Amino acid sequence: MKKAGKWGALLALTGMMLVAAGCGNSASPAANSSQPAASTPAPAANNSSGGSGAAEKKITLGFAQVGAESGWRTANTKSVQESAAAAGIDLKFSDAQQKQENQIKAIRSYIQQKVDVIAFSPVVESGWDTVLKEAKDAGIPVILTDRAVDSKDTSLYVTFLGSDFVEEGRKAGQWMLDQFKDATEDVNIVELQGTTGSAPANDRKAGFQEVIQSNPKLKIIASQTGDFTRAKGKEVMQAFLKAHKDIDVLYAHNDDMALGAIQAIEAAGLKPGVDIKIISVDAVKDGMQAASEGKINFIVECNPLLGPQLMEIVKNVVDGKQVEKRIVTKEGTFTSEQAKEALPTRQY
Ligand code: GYE
Repeated sequence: MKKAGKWGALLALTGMMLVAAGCGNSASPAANSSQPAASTPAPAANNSSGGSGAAEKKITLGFAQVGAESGWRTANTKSVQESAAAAGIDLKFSDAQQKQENQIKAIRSYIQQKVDVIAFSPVVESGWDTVLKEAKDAGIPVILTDRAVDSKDTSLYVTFLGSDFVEEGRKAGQWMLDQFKDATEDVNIVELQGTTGSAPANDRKAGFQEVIQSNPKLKIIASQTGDFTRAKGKEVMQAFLKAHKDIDVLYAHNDDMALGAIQAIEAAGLKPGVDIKIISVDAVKDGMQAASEGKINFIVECNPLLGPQLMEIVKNVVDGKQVEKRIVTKEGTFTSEQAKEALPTRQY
C-alpha cells in the first residue's frame, strides 16, 4: 500500500499518558490487588538491636540484572548503582548476560550470602518458582524490577516495580490506527520482538495486536525476535527486506533493534521513516536522536530510571513497612518533533 495521508496531523494523545507512580492498581496481570503488601518479614540483622536504629548496619541488596543488551539496560544499571550509593545501600550486582541460569545462580549466591533484600529483573517470565521459594524459605524478601514473572504464587515476591508493557504496546498500536485510518490497501507491518519469553516482548506484542486488530487492513506480515540488540535487529531486518518487497511499517520492541534495522534499511537503499515508517519503544538517547532526524516516526517511552524508587522500596521492606504489590512507572510518547524538543534535556 502507499501512505494513508494525514501524516503529522494527529497525535492528540502524545505526550502525556502519565500513569501515576505508586498507584498500585494497574491493569497488568501482576497487579494482584487482593494481596496488599510485603508479607515477608524484615530480616533480623537489621532490626535486632531494638527498633529503628537504621544507621548502625548497612542494608545489603543483591541485584541480578538481565545483561547489557541495550541502551535502556545501561541506563537502568547506572540508575540502580548510583541510587544504591546515594542511599548508602551496599549493592551486590551481577550481570546475567541474558541467560536465566545465570540469574538463578546469582540469586542463589545472594541467598547464601544472606543479603537483606534481593531485587532482580527476570530475563524471561517463566521458571522462577523454585528459586523464589528458596529465597522465601530463607526469609529474604524479593523485589521484581522492570520485568514480571508469571508465578501463580504472588507471595513469592514483595512487589513488582516497572512499566506496564501491554499499555506500551497499545500506545504503539494506537499510533498505527490513527496514522493509517484512511488506508484503502493493506498496510504491511514487520515486527522485531524482544527476547523470546520476556515480559516486555510478550506484552508489547499483545498490546499492539489488541489495538490494531480493529482495522483489518493492518497486517503483521512477519514477526521475529531480535533479542533486544542492535546487531540482531539489523540481521533480522535484512532478512525481512529480502523476503518482503512491500514493507510499510516496522514495529520494533525497543530502540536498539530499530537502530540496527535502520542500518539494514539504509543499506537496502530505502529511507527509514519515509519508505518504511518506524515505531519503537524505550526513548533512549540514540532512539530519540534517530526520531529527531525523522528516521523513527514514533517512540513509546519506557523509563529505565528505576533506581531511586527501588532503593526507597528496599528501605521500606527492611523497616517492615507496607509496600504496594504493583508500582507502575511514569511514561509518555514522542513523535519526531517532540523528540527533537526533548533531546537536549534527555537524561538517558
Ligand atoms: O525495553 C529493552 C531492554 O525490560 C523494559 O529490556 C526492559 C526492556 C527494554 O533490553 O531495551
